Amino acid sequence: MSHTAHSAASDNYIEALVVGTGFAGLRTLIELRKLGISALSLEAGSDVGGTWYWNRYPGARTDSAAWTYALRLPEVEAEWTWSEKYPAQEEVQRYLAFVAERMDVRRDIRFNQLVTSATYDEESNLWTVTTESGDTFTCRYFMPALGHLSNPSIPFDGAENFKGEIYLTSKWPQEKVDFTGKRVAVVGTGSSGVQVIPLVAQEAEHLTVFQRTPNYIMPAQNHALDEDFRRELRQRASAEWAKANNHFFGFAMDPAGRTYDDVASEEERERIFEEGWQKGGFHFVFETFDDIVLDQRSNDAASEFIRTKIRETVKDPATAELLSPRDHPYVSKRPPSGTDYYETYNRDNVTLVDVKPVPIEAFTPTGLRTSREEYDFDVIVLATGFDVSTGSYARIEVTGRDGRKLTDAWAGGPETFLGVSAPGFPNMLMVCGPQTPYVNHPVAVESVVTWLGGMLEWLRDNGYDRVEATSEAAEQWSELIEQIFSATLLSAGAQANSWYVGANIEGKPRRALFYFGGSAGYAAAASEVAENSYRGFSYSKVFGGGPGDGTQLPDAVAPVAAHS
Ligand code: NA7
Repeated sequence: MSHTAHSAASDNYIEALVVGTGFAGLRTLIELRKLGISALSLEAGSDVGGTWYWNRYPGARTDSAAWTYALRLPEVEAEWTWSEKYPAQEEVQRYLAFVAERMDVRRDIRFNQLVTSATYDEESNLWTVTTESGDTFTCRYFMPALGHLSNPSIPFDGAENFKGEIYLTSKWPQEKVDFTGKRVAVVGTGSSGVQVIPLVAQEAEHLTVFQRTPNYIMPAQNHALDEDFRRELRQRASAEWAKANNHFFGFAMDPAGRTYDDVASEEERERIFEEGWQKGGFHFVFETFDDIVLDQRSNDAASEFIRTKIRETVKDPATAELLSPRDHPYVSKRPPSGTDYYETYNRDNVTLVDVKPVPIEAFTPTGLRTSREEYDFDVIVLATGFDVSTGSYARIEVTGRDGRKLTDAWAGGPETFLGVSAPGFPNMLMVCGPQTPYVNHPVAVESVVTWLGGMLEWLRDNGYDRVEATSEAAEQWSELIEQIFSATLLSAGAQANSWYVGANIEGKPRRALFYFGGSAGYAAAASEVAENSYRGFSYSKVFGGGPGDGTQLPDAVAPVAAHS
């Protein structure tokens, strides 16, 4: 197949095609605009936001402080004000819409376009991307920015049999759902369940919570931000970002500066944990002891402190015991933050059902059936999580060189270099794909997008138009990820269905889906690659020219000169 310069000008050719307009997709459009690379994003929703568009269930809010759960854009920072420390879904979605307006990238977005396939053609060095509505686009660079939590998991069958209402937290309707006077079930006690449960309990006639694995749930301690705080925050914005970039998990927090062994007295440890608990959320893990995810004793102490809090809060001892995690270390599953979560179980209209020993088998016409009994409901809310990270990619039929499917390439788990490129899929540049850092998400986005921007600039300066991770680099990166992961206590979460390793999805390979070497560790590894002429990538001149230099499409195929 031969393409002409004429086809470059056809309506649906774009140099870089982004998929998604969450934090990653929007930040990518902004970067590409800066670099003078023509770009378009296809978005399945009717507005920007990604996760923050879809997950509009009552109680949905961030677990990260607003000012660093944001993009590092001075223009936006100067004009935007956050109302709360942990803003609600509506505010985050509105913020992302503001980003799109202020940075003038809304015109680069096509809404209501669910991407269904993307296919690479070696000869033309182009990707063809199709959408559910039947539209087709061609591009040089295919840049999926799909998010890690975008493919919902519905783990049991028969939804079509149920006569009542079913809602997924991850696909919540725009209209308010009224639970008043209804018998409601919530399945799932991860972050989404923990946020929605207390609010449903306030409205429902009766709420039954189905729990498979109890979590360690921190009190969020959310609060409004006043003008004095915001003014002060604007002055130290750079310092906050520097802290976040240096923090292992991307939060603007200083290390605690002590480990378990530094504190000999039990009382003093309790005092430190209590202080962390009062600050709430991730302050508890990151500002108490620095070795909670590394030293079993430190983790045991933190876990026991939380269990004590549960016992103190929940009046019924049997319910308190069911809510107390014992089968996995604290943080080895993503710990939720909640508001009045444990207190909710003291309400007369709330029942907790442990489905670990008696799994939910299916929906029935009137409710749910576990292996032991049937329950009747008017409304069922599924907060049952996601096929994380690789699952976002599995929703698109991605075909690389020689007809190889991405799902086949990743059948044993993801294989990427730096989480941005997979061997066999040239010019597919993933914006925070599998194996990127597991940190406060916008921090990872900033790091990955600016790095990708640097690479695209470098390709242009050197006249390359094809780039791809080598198999060796991807293998080494995957090995490094496993090594880091297994050196921490996080790996123990696999036994309790942790989605860090795909253990929440039946049949999914158990492999760490993220790089757990920290924000700074990732930035250093990525910089080292860039400084060494993108070591670990092969790049070539297929038709000469590079991104944004105007030499877009081939008249004839030129020989490929591979470098690595
Ligand atoms: P999560 O954290 O994956 O939580 C899903 C919950 O659903 C979790 O409690 C699961 O139990 C439960 N679940 C899943 N399948 C079943 C079945 N078959 N029966 C009963 N319970 C089930 O997803 P969230 O949406 O809450 O949070 C995702 C992320 O969003 C969060 O971490 C933040 O980053 C924001 P399990 O623990 O697997 O036993």
